[in-house]
Amino acid sequence: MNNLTKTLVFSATGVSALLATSCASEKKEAPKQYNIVYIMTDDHTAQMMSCYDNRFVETPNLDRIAKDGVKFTNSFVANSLSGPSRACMLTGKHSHTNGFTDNTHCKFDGSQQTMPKLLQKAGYETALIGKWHLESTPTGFSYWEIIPGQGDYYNPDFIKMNNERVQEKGYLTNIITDKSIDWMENKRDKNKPFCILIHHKACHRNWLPETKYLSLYEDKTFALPDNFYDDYEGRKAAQTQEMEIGKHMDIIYDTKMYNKNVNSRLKKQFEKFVGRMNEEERKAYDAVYDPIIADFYKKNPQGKDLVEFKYQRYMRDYAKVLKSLDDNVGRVLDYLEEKGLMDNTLVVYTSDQGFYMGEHGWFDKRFMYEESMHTPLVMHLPKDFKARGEISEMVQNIDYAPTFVDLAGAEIPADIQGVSLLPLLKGEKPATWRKSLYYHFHEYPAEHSVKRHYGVRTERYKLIHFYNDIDEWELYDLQEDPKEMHNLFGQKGYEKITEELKAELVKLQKQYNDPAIKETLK
Ligand code: SGN
Ligand code: CA
Repeated sequence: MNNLTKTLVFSATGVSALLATSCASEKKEAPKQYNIVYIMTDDHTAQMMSCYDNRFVETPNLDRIAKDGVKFTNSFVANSLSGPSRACMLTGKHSHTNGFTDNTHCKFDGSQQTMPKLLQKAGYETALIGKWHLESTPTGFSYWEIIPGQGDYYNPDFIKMNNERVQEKGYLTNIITDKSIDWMENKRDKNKPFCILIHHKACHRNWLPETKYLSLYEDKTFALPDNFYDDYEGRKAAQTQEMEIGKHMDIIYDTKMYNKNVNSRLKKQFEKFVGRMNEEERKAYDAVYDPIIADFYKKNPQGKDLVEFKYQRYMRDYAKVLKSLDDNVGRVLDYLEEKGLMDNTLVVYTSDQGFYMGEHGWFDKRFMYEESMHTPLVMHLPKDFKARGEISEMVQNIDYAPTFVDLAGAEIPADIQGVSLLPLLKGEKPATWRKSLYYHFHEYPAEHSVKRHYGVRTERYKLIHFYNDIDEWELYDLQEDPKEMHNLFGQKGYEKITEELKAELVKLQKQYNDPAIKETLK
């Protein structure tokens, strides 16, 4: 006897029971499966995205995503570094849980549960194109093509699924987009929903622009952030970092003031990168940079003039690289529109972390301070999702995996530490949404010399503990001091909030099972 006959025979109210049964069986139908286009850049920070901050550049295509969709205003990473961020995104777990804690010693364990594998199980075609940075061979993708390590902007190598290494002609941001569109158009099984991860190298160091944008922004003078000349008073870990534009940015590699007679630590690396250009590209490059170099060595700026010269070079080159990126995100959106895919596709744009654009005098990331813990996050939503505009709940990159699995209609495994963002995308305001975030940066000793630290961020406060070869606590009131210049830890009047935040930190370290809890309880 099937369910329907059962209902008819045993029900006292036959008609209503029949209706109820048919509704129930409709509900059981396979959920609608939406496509996922996940675009992640490298080191792209919200200060350089006009829908977040329009002081510096215009990013019309990135803004397009936010305009018809949603913009997260409190979006954070769990560990502000490339490999770890990628591993958090793939697993939905914090670094100490997924095992990829830093770029220097780790190799991602590709045998573990990941979001692309869960999507495959739910019937998805999955692809990954571009930066991978996790050392092991990608798993869980029906198609992948990656750049080795950090890759090259010009005429870059790609590693294919058969492990062949092939050099492609052109500029990396364009090539990654070409390959991604080609996969969506020609390579995937069009009977299945798909998820493609488009991972750009842009805007990673050393910011080599595409030839057509070499001159862009050359007439623009970027305003200095007001804490550019920070003296790091009261913040011991900030005093020993090596990521200052003035002291640590390489005059040849970063600011591109190449001169045969001048040596610098990263000169060889610069020669290698620029050496990838063909004759025509090199000619175009020299035509723009040669006069700037000549003028620089003629004027020979010193002190503040030199530091501010470096800042302008940095901002201009970063902005040029970003321009190509913005164009290419536009190409992906155009493609999805042309093919009528927008109604059925979630498009996510984010970065592997934020970055300093001169705040505290810095470039790079790593610190739990706002500029680098924060990461841009905008989404175009499938038609059925009603949220629009700003979403201010605190979200983290460990939330992406459960969100995508949830969107695919699959069960979110209990060991995933992030939470699905779908309620927020449906326009709901869950009263039980998290009130605090956990952060843990592990890579030390290492380049840029940022001490190991972990901490908790609530809507208003941030408590950080630097540990290992240092034992320093920092407390910030983000409402009164959004630039995090005044460490309030140990100051009179802050005992109660410190205690509350410490308790919250312990709670999170227990919840996530981070062995670093012993550093807190010491
Ligand atoms: C490279 C860069 C660093 C950067 C790391 C990590 N140096 O090592 O400045 O912090 O990558 O960046 S470079 O001389 O090679 O440019 S990450 O985004 O990949 O984590
Ligand atoms: Ca990065």
